Amino acid sequence: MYNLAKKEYAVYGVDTEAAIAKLKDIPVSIHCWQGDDVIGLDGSDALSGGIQTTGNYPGRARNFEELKADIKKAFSLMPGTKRLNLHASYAVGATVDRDKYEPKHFKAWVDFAKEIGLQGIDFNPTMFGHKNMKDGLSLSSPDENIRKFWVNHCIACLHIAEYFATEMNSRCLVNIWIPDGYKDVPADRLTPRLRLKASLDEILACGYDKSKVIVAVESKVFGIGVESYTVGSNEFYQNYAAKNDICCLLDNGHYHPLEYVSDKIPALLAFYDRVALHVTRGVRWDSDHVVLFEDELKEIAKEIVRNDATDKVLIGLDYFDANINRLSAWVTGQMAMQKALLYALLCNHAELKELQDKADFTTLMVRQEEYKTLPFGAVWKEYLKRENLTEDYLTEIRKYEKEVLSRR
Ligand code: RNT
Ligand code: ZN
Repeated sequence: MYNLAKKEYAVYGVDTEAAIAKLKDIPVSIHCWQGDDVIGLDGSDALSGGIQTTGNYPGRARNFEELKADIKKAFSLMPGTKRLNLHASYAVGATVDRDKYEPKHFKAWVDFAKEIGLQGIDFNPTMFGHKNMKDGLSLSSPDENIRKFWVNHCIACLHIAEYFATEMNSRCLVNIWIPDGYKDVPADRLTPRLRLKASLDEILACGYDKSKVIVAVESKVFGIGVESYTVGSNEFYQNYAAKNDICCLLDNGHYHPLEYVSDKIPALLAFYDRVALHVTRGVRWDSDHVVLFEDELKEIAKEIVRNDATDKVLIGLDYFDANINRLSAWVTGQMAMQKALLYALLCNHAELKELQDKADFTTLMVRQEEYKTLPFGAVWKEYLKRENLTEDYLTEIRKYEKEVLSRR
């Protein structure tokens, strides 16, 4: 099957071997928070801040040991180069508050990441599931003690990120997302944004090592209970990032449903060296459904591949479903991302771009349709085989469910 597919793609000028070799090396940062419904390990028992998990499928990881075991199992079923994306709320054994977190609270994660052979660790300050999310505000709070607490938390996170980068010998992306906003029509849309701006300035002035840490800001249009106003909006963060030489993170659940992140990637690549992504699947709203091999995901992957931006676009996953087996959710989403990248790699983009420039839109349309029925599946299977995996990850997960998850 693979040999036939190889020949068929060759007719289009596509080298399947080169595609497979390239795919193996594109890192995907996998979120730890799919394993425990975003609860964390530092004392929170419920999610807050406009994000929501639904469902109570049995077997959720309830502690560090269980989460590690689940990550180890799930990651072993995923192909490609993997990074671990941690939230600060996953500190291990911390007896201090989040503003005082130190590298030592994350050493166990570093040991684990090395043990299972990950490329690196990425990091996120956690401004939700905490008592200091006061009146729904963190870095934009008018309460100076609250605002400072979260500034200090972010600074602590930058230093922990330096530690991750040093230990893993791989740059660490620190993504700042805050839930701040208002449910109903605000009286002042500017001042909270000025406070957020001041907070970010203070955080970036802490003197972190830019050769080791990449800072990104993640905008959002709205959240549950924060429907009318989001302090960290798209325009706010894009301008802040451009002026302060940091990175934008685009979460494809964070825009109006008729806006496409696939189109925003090349817009930002015209100005930025790097663009970070949270790949998710928003069903009608920012619902964070498991990522599937769908059209918009394919378009996102195409923009990364055809613009030669696999080193510039930092791919991270961000979804959580508590309604199905959590390991299966993890693997299905990661594999969907990999499939989309392979699909994008199996295309003669130079030819298509030339057709566009020659204004031969007729051939362009026909050619793009032809690609859709080429034997993609045979190449995907071959890739999995070479990664010592198969498409059947579910049998293994069901076994783990029976032997481990069902006993929790
Ligand atoms: C929320 C953002 C944010 C979170 C994670 C847990 O809407 O997408 O990235 O999902 O940080
Ligand atoms: Zn996100």
